[in-house]
Amino acid sequence: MSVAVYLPTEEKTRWWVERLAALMPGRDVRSLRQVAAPGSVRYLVVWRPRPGDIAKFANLRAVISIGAGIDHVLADPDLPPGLPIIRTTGRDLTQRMREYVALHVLRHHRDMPRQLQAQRERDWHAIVVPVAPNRVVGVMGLGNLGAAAARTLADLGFATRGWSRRGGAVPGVETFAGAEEFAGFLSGCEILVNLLPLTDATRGILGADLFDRLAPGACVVNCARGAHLVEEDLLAALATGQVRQATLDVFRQEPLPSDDPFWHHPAITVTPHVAAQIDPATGARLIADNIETFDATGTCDDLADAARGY
Ligand code: NDP
Ligand code: OXD
Repeated sequence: MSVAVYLPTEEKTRWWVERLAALMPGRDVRSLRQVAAPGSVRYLVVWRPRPGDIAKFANLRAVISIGAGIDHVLADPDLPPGLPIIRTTGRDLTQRMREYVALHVLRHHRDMPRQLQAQRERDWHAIVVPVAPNRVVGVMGLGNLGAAAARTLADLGFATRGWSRRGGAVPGVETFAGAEEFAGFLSGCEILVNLLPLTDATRGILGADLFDRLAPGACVVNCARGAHLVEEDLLAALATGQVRQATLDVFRQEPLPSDDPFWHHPAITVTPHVAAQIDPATGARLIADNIETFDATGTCDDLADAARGY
């Protein structure tokens, strides 16, 4: 059984090949670019594979996403139907996302951009904000990452809401389910965090209609996927003040092109898709364990539902 690895750069690919080979002695682990016998490859470990790459391997048992999202695998039009897709999750990823969400929600809550502007102007200007229990924050997506982020915000004292397809209980969080409860979830929401997977149902969800339903002057944190956001609608909502500030970690095109207006927009904070990167050492361990478990049993906890899209 052999394992092939593909990341967009050969340097990163080599790094993962070395780590996985060390953790799976007896398995032939190599870069997809160096596979001589495609028929021997049973597992493909990928981040943003090129269209057509996966279909070259006729005897694959599963594709492993180096990440929680599987949209980059499903984007391949030649993906063989029914091929199992395993995602990579884990405590480190959740911990990092909790940190990122807490940081940016608190920043918007305390209006740090305006406070920093006051400092630049040597203006002793005290910005008075409501206490957290009087601040409504909403988290879209209550999976591994969204539920943990929502719990963290609730622990900080925010009036926290969460929205997902099926709803369900998250301690300290008021939950909303499905399309019928979406308007109620958004109404009065002052800081909105997006942690949905990218699917046909969620593409473009951060658009004009959603922005209009938030509290006036709301802030938006998108740490899921760039294609959730309708970029022109965000710029328009920032221009009217309906949205006051946005933090964007993900973009339609990554890296964000150097001439993109987001880079220098005064109300937008750009981070380079770093909200929750897989920790390299523990990530390789998780992937190796998932491959061994799947190989032995035909399933594993991180098996995604490819038909559903996440
Ligand atoms: P999960 O698959 O664990 O959870 C997805 C959640 O979204 C579930 O609560 C699901 O609801 C909900 N959902 C899916 N579709 C809909 C819909 N149409 N309407 C309402 N709710 C919906 O995902 P994770 O929490 O692990 O990750 C979420 C996303 O975060 C990833 O897909 C990835 O894109 C992004 N990500 C970004 C990172 C970064 O660094 N910026 C790092 C890691 C991930 P239900 O369970 O009821 O179906
Ligand atoms: C992921 C990501 O999906 O890093 O894990 O975006």
